[in-house]
Amino acid sequence: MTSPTSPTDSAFLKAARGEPVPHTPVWFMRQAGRSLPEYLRVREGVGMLESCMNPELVVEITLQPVRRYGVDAAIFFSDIVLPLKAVGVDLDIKPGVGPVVENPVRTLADVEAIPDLTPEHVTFITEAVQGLVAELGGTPLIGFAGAPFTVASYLVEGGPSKEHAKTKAMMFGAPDVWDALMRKIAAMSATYLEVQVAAGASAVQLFDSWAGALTPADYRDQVQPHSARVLERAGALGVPRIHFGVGTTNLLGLMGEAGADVVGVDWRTPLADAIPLVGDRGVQGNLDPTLVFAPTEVMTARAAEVIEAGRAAKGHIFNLGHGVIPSTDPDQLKRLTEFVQSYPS
Ligand code: 1CP
Repeated sequence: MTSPTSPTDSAFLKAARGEPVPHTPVWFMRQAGRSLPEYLRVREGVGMLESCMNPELVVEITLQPVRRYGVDAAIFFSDIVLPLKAVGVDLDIKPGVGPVVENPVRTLADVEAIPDLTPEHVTFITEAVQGLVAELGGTPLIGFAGAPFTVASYLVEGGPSKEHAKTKAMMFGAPDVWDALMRKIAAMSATYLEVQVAAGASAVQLFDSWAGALTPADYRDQVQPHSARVLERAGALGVPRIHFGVGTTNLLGLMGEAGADVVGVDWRTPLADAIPLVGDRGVQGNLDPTLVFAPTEVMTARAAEVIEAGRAAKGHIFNLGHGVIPSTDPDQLKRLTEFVQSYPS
């Protein structure tokens, strides 16, 4: 495969803009970190947050999957809670657990105590993105941020949660606190995206991983307007915006209307069903992440079905339906990448 000389001409950005592509572009959520032996080596003895704040390490970890797989886009190595850490929220990312917040947010005073993010809080991000863009050449870099609901869940629960019960209790029972919290996070996520694009990121993805916990009406009334503000500010930067969540079959239309150019679809919804729901937008997805554990020919046959279904969309970016599972065999992801890139477009 020949690499494009500028991200603008890449298959990834063409698909995101709904233009004809030389091949279906492919990248993987959670491609950076977790499953690669070279990642585990450079992370030895270095905490997750510490790695995210070290531009040299960020550049190296972001490049690792690009080198190994030849994917069509890089995803910035960071985390959705980094902006919170940068403004001084007392949190850690614990191995095998995820983000843990020392003093969960419960009251209006708690929300008001969180400073607004400014570019000066995250100069290490600017430095890392600039370094990356210089190294990546024609491969586009995807910047990202957490959507207000998903970030709120970590702040209110104090850590990972299945039910998001305290978060939704605040949403149902304390609308003023909820509104203030969502506005605070929306502004923070938008600034975080602006910093990444100003430093050279070619596209952005807004992760609302846990939005699938909401009914369509609650999503529309209590969450969508806040995500829409983030996407609107990102839209002003002129880069494509991808909006992704898990278990969002009932929300795909609303997530598109929030202001996305491309809607990420998890593996539970066939693309053929998702495409009419997202309207005149591209789709990203959506091979079941466990299929990489199946025999290669089973995996590639299912990947072919995903690509065929994607033809009906305005544009299609191939991905897994959620992140790479840490025990994934990197050789199998390499075979999947080559299969997608060599499949007739
Ligand atoms: O020590 C380690 O290696 C920690 C593992 C790890 C990594 C590599 C975490 C902890 N975050 C990350 C990086 C990360 N997080 C990236 C980098 C690039 C890539 O995807 O390759 C990105 C985009 C994220 C985004 C993120 N963090 C999301 C949204 C995407 C998704 O996966 O749904 C979420 C929900 C988080 C929170 C988080 N951070 C880490 C974990 C284990 C979790 C999830 C915890 C939970 O179950 O709630």
